[in-house]
Amino acid sequence: MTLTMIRRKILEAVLGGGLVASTLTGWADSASFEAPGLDQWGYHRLGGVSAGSYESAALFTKREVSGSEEDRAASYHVAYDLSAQIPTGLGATNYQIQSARLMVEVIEVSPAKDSGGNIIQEVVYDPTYDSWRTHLRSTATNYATDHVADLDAGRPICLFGFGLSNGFTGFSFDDNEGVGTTAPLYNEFSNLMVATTPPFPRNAFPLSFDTNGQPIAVNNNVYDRMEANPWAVAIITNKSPGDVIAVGDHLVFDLDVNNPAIQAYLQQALHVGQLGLIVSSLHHTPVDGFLRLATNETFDKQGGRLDLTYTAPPFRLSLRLVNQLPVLRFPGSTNQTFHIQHSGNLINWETNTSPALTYPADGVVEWTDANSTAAPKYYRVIQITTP
Ligand SMILES: [Ca+2]
Ligand SMILES: [Ca+2]
Repeated sequence: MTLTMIRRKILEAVLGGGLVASTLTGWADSASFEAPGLDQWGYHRLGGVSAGSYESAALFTKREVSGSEEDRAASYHVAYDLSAQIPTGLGATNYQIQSARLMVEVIEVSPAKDSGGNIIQEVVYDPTYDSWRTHLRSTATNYATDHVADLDAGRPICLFGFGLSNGFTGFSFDDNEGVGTTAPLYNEFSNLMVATTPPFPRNAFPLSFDTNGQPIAVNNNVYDRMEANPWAVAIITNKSPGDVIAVGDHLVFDLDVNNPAIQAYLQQALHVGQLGLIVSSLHHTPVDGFLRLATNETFDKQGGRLDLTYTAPPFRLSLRLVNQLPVLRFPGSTNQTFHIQHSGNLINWETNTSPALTYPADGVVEWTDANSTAAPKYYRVIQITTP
């Protein structure tokens, strides 16, 4: 193997008259993804056909009381391959996410118009969540008892997790249309739902958590009469609440990383190396107008940008004796490459080629020195990464 780059983590432990293990604290790091590896306009009327190649992603609801449409009929789906920048597989709870920000660009704004084409409602900026009760139409069952007025102008744009069901368990970032669209890996040409008729059984759905931290599907949260509990509500930094949204505005979503359930979702994402998110709003087009967002397929644009800051587990090398043989232990996973080296003088280092590393637990790597002698011996572990 060619060692093209030796990463920052070189650790040493010393075995002599006693056992000494060196310790480093966890490291803080950041990662930025300019565009998603998977981006899909999730519109249930499309099913999934061509959904990954749409040149914009409109956000709206069209549901009428009949149930002929879903509440979150049209959303923007993104997923990121984190593994190129973040060491994965170290055990979900060993990561701590300090911040997670998604940023998407508005490329079209469509005000609500009357039949004569006159604007009756501009699309205005609402940076706070609106209860499901504000979305009830006057013909809804129990409208009079359940409805409350929307007291702030406009409708918020919300961010959720990327829920998967029907055998889908992860993402594929292959963006060739028609390739690899079936379970278990969801890609941008996978079908959003099993059928395009009510009740629209979903393969992918906006995921949230209830107040007990239990996962809930919120694609029909008005119909289901429950709050959606978004993970973030879009902020537009150059706008004040009630301002008209313009083409070129950026929607900034800062995920609520202090919510334990959202933190756990992000931890699991770093562990498996994939993060999926869904942008959704309940803009009822004839009343509120609606927006279109940039996707990777938009000319001269790209889909959502993701910025993460996190701490990965402390790279701690420990040493213990098992059956009189030194056993080294450190955090890592099967998809990482490590070289175990030893030295008698801390100057000349030799790489051990056997035995193989073992993985006794999630995120834990061990190596046993089968050739130990009475002479003092120093060890170090080098993580090998290729640029
Ligand atoms: Ca609001
Ligand atoms: Ca509002």
